Parts: sequence; C-alpha cells; structure tokens
Amino acid sequence: MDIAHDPITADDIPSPAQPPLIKREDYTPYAWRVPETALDFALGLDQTQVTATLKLERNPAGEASDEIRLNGDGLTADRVAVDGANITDWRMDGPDLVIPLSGKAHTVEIATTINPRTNTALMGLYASNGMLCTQCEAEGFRRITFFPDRPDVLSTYRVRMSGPKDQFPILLCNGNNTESGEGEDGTHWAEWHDPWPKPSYLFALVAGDLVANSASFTTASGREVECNIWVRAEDLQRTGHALESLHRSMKWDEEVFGREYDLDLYNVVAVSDFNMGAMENKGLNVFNTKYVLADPDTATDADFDAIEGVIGHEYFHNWSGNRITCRDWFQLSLKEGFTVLRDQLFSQDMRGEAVKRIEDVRILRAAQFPEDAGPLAHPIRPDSYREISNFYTATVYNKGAEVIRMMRSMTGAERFRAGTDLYFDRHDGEAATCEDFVQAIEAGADLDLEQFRLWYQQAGTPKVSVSQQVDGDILRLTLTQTVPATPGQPDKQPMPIPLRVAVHSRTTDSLGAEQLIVLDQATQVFELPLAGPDPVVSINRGYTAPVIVERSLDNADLVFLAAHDDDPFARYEAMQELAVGHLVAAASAELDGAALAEGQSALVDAMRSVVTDVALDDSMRGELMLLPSETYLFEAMASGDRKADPGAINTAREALRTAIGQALATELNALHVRAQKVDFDDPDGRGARKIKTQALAYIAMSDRAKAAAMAAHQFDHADNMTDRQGALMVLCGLDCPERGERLTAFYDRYKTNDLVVDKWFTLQALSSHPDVIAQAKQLAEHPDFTISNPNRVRSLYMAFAGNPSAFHAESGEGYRMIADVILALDPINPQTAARFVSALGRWRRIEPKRAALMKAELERISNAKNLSRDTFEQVSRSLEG
Ligand code: 0A1
Ligand code: ZN
Repeated sequence: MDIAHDPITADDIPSPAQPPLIKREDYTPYAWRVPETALDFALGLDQTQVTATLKLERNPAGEASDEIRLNGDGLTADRVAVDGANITDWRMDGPDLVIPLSGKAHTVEIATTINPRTNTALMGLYASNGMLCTQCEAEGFRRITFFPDRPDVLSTYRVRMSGPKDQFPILLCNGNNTESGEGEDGTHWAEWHDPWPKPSYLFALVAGDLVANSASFTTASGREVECNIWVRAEDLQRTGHALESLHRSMKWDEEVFGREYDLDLYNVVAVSDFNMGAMENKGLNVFNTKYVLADPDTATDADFDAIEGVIGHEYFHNWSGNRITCRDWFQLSLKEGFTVLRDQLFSQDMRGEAVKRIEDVRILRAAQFPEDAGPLAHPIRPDSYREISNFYTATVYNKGAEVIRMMRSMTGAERFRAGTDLYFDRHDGEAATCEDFVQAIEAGADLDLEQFRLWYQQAGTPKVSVSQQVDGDILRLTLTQTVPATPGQPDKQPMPIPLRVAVHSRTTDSLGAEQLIVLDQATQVFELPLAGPDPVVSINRGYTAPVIVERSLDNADLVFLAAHDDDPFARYEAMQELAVGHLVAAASAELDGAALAEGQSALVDAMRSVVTDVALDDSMRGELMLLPSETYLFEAMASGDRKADPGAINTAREALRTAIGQALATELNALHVRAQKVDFDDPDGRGARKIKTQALAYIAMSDRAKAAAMAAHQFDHADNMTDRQGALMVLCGLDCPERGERLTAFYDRYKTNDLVVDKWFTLQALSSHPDVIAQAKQLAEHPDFTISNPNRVRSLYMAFAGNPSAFHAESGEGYRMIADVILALDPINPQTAARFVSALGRWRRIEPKRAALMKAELERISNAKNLSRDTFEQVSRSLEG
C-alpha cells in the first residue's frame, strides 16, 4: 500500500536558494563496490593529512558509467591517483569529486588535508578539549575524505594513524589494534583493522590524552572481550556505572535477543563536545560525557538511568545497526526504532517495567506528539528530506520503537523473538530496509502485517474515540479511529491498533480479565464480558498503541481507576486523564465556579490516595504525583478550531497545584519527613528521593516560606545530587534569600565540573521565577557560557525553550531569544541550531497573538543570508501552509 503523491510539487522545481529534496523513491544502488578501504592519518589539531586508498569493483546491480562520484564536503583533493599513477583529469561537481573510471576494478588513492580545530560543526574529524575525535553519522565521513558516503556501501577498513605522542598518547580506531610503534621526533603510530565490513558512517578515530577504566567480559561462548571506558584522568573515578552498564547490556542481549559481541575489544570514549547523546561506531563508541560520567555526588538518579539506557542503546546497535545496517537514510528507523525498543526493554528488565513504561510514554507525549501534530510531522520512514540530520527525531526513534513494540504486543515475546532471530539470520552483513524487517517478523513470528505497514507510511497520532453500551452481561465497546491530516498527507487509512483492555466493575470493586483487541477498521464494535455492574473500561493498558484515546469518563470512574486498576500504567493514565480533562476545561474557561471546585476536589481526592496509599511503591507514587506537563496540555487543548493558550494553561495548572498543596499540606509534609529519613543506599532510597522533591514542590505552592526553609535544609544536608538538585529546583522557583545563597553555594562547589555547571544553568532557565527571562539573559553573559559547546547551549536555551512561562511570555521576548540563538549558532553548528526551530514551529496551534509573534521570528530567521541546509529546511517547513 502506498500513499498517493501529487505528480509534481513546488519541491520538484529547483531553486538556487533551496537545497535539493532527496526522495526515498529515487533510491538506486551505487555503481561501485568498495571491498577494502585503507586510511592513513597524519594527525594534528590544526592540520591532519588523510590518504585514502579505495579498492573498487563494479557493482553488478549498479548503473554502468565511465566515472565514479565520491562525496565530499568542504574538501579539496591534494592528489588523486588511479592504479598507482597520479591523474589530473578529475573534476569537482559542487562538493563532490568525480573521477573518470571505466573497466571493472581499480585502486583509487586520494590525499586531502583538513583542519580539525576550525571544525565547529562537530561533524567529521574535530578537536575537543585538546583531543581529536570523529562523528560520521550521517554524512560526516565526507568531511574527512572523498568517499561514497552512503550506508549501503560496506567496506573493511585498515587504518594507520600517527601523531605527536605527548599530545595524543592514546590512538584508537574501529576493530582491533594490529600494530603500534614509535616514529621520529616524538611521534608514534598505531594500525587498526576492523574485520567487519561497515558503512562509512560507522568509522571512528580518537586520539588524545585518555585513561581507561577496563574490565573484561566473557561472552556466552567463552570469548574474552576487553571493555574500556576512556576519559580524561580527572574523570576516571566517575566511570564505574558506565562500565557496569556495558557488561549488563552485553549479558542481556545474549539472554534476551541471543546476540553475542563479535570483536575482542569494546571501547567507549567520552568527549565534552558532541552534538547528540552518543554514537555506535563499530567497536569504538563515542559518547557525550553526559552519558558516561556519574557518581552520587555529581549525578542524579535520572542521570544514572540515562547512562544505563544510552550505553545499552549504543551496545545494542552492534547488531541492530552495525551487523545489519540501513540501505539508505530513509530506513533510519530500521536501526533506531528497533534499538530504542531494545534499550527500553533492557531498562525495564533492569529497573522495573511499570515506571520505565510510564517514563517512556511521557517522553513520547512530550517530544513526539507535538512533532506529529505540527509542520515537521513525518512518517517513521520519511519520504523525503533536504538534510538528513533533521530526521534524527522523536518520530523516527520513539514512535519507531512504539511501532515495533506493537508487533511484539500482538505476537507475545516468544514469537517476536522468532521474528527477530529470522531478521538477524536473513540480513546479517547487509544494508536492509524497513520492509525487510517487516517481512522477517511476518515470517518468523507468523503475523500478518499487510495493513500494519501503514504505520511506516502515515504520519500523525491516531485518535481513538470510545463509547460503550451494556447489553445483558456483555459490554459493547464501539471504537472509532481517525488519523489526522499531516503535511503532504491529507487523507489517511485506518491502521491496526492493538489495545489491551479490561472491564472492571466500580460498585463491586471487581477487576475484569485483560484481553488484546485489534482495532483495524475506521469503526468497530467489540463485545467484552462484564465483571459486574457499573462497568469501567480500562483501555490501552500498558500503552500498547501510540494513540490518543478520547473518551468522557466520569470523574468518579477515573478516580476509581487511579486508585484500583491492576495495571500500573492504567492507574497512571487515569490520573493523567483526570488532570488533563480538568485543566483543559479550566484553561478554556468552560468551567463555572462549581464545576471548577468539583474538578479540583476530584483531583485532590485522587492525589490524597496516591500520597497516602501505603501499598504503593514510592517510585510509582512519584509518577502518579506528576501532573501532565504544560506542553502536553497545549496538545490536548489545541484540538479542532481551539488553539492552545499557554497563559491560561499555566494559570489553571498552577491553581490545581496550589489546591493540592493546600488540601494535602499535612500529608505532603509527612511524606517529606518520612522520605528524608531513608538512607541513600537503602533499597527504597531511589523512590524516597523521587517523592521528597515532589512533595516539596507541592508544599511550595501553598506555603512558600516553609518550602524555602525545607528546601534549604534538604540542600544543606544532602549527600547526593538527586536531593541537592531537587531542593535547588524548588528554591529556583521561589523569590527568597535562600535561592541566591544556595545557587552560589552550588556553583562554587561544582564550578570545575562542566556537567554540573550545565545543571546550574538548566535549573535557572527552567525555573518558574517571575524574573526568569532577565535571569536567562544574564546567564548568557556568564563567563562559563559558550555558544560553541552544545551541552552548554542546550543547558541554557533548550531548557529555556522548554519552560513554557518563559518561552511563551506574552511580550514575545522568549521567542526572540530562541530566534537569536538559532541565528547566532547556525554558522557555527547548524545541526544543533536547527534543533531549536521546532519550538517556534508550533505557532499554528497557539492562540493568535502569540502565534503571530512566533511566526514573525521564523520569518526573521528565514530572511537571514546564508542559512545552513539544516536550519533552512526546518524553518521553511515550519512556515509552509
Ligand atoms: N546513531 C546515534 C545517534 C547519532 C546520530 C547523529 C550524530 O551526529 C551528530 C550523532 C549520534 C544513536 O542513535 O545513538
Ligand atoms: Zn541509535
């Protein structure tokens, strides 16, 4: 099944200002194969000389031609040789090198010179903190040397690297270190060989002054793998958790997916300048320090969890991504969606399923739902792009994972495993497509996915509306699905939506048995057995489908589900539904005084049972205590003709938090006191830390002075970062002397630790303090602020853009600040700059006054000269009709 495309669109008409649109349907195999690649690097921070030797053979599947096109980006060739003889009849076509080449097989040698120090885009070979490292996904390798820089050209690499030994004592590359030695004038060299054919995006090289935390792992078949976490010497004592997480990931993948590691060496290097979280280069992962370094004094429980998740993610890519890679970048979700699912299942097994599932759904709703409802919406397998970096999105990653999770929900874990086994068997060593994956699951797990393929084609979050009717001892559940129109896709077809459901009885307190139903038509009626009178339907339990369920349940039914449902996710969901219903109605001025009071009191009752339920584990309690975020409420409010009103949502949400804080003052105080007594190492310590800050945040809504004193006390006596940061977060929202004092104390204590200084910026940029805009402006002038480090930029400006009361300030000042940062960052680091555009891109769903201000900022950016391809694409999509 395919979605109809217009025969010709404005996108097809080339314009000098528009980077070309690359289309999935235009895929053709490359004309040459590159079975072997040899690279020689003479390393220097200001000048690195690269000599690439490519063994080439005709690809029988490729088109015949009498030349070869090698991708480049900002390169010039110092020398080109074919079969050992220098040639001069090569030409440049834009950034690419084109060499006349006929016949069947040749060796091409190309020399280039690059300057890592001036590489501020952090793609290709660049300098970070005096070391050299690479980032090649998606198209960074072409900034190092001319090459067919596309994922379907697989090659084995032999690499020689040399450089000054004092500056770069450690020389790392993919695969195994085959030889090393000393050179002249204080240089040394190392040779590396990676036996596994790989695409260029998985190439990596690191040279620097690093030390390793090492421990070997014995695989299921008894092979020893040396695992190293490489960092700067001062960070060594904060690498234990990453190393343990790596070992846990290796074991888990053997046990759960039957996948064993395939080299004798696994290196992870932490770098402070990195555009994303981490990168799965074969045998040499490069990580943002944020996802490696942790100890209880400097990292929160959430940081520890994120490290475990990202270490797992990159490790799992060794099979889902490296052994089987993508045919082209439209297939990105093949490796990313599947690997996110694998890392989610891993973390569920390590930390408990319920809380992890709630966290993942929260991320999906916060990051992916707005994307799917806005101008940047795209299917998990996009149809076109101008800059592939813009498609490393929550849709490709997180919705991609949900789509594969649905397959697993429909088959059960065992059959799903048979499907993934077949996928790994069939496609090992290949560059595959999403269609290959679907076919393997169909055959291996015995599941018909014909209609399910629509999930790969159609963008937009489906809505499922629910109505029910009792007929004797059965309940007729009528479900209707609609998939909203998205850019380029006005009409949608119904998709299979697997939903775990149960029918409970409120009056008899009995819980119905769970079953899986699959809604695959526009409207469908399901007959379900009743468990007793007053049926209450629990639907999408465990969040089996990434959809929005629309129904109007009585508050009493929702309170019942929140307190009694046997599915923990359903309890959480009922709490959220109760809060969303109330807050959207309140923000839309649909409630009179009595209705407002009734809604608040239902939520206060539900929250009371959450706060006081002794049977509830604190980690789960912490989830249930969280109200839906303002961003999620915007999505819920912006429906049909109704626009989101950030000011009204903020007012309604703050009023509800105040009501909860006031009504439950005693219970919240007791909760905080109890949690404060739990020791750090206690098995219940994590849960206690989570709820203590939640309790403080509510107390701050009703008694600011008391909360300030309690938070200052928590801060002063904290023996870990979770408590310290939690207390400081609460203080940051208050206008009190304790705020400034503790912010200074925090900075003074951690000023030499970049990751903690990032937290210090974030806490202030995220705060609900009335002067947050002025404070953020001041922070941009702080000596520790630099626009060239992505972590630091995100710590201030991503946090600010995610702070609704700051970003959506009525004056438009928040929008202006984000547009200014995009314009300032674009020439330095376009990839990171473009990531800020989506915040402004939501203008169509916001009330008219703010929408006009947001749009004006997008227009200001689009009028700027020499915009990068990255920012150009995001801004133009955001402005298009
Ligand atoms: N494949 C990596 C993500 C990644 C993508 C692009 C990058 O370029 C800056 C870096 C990392 C992952 O999924 O972890
Ligand atoms: Zn990934």
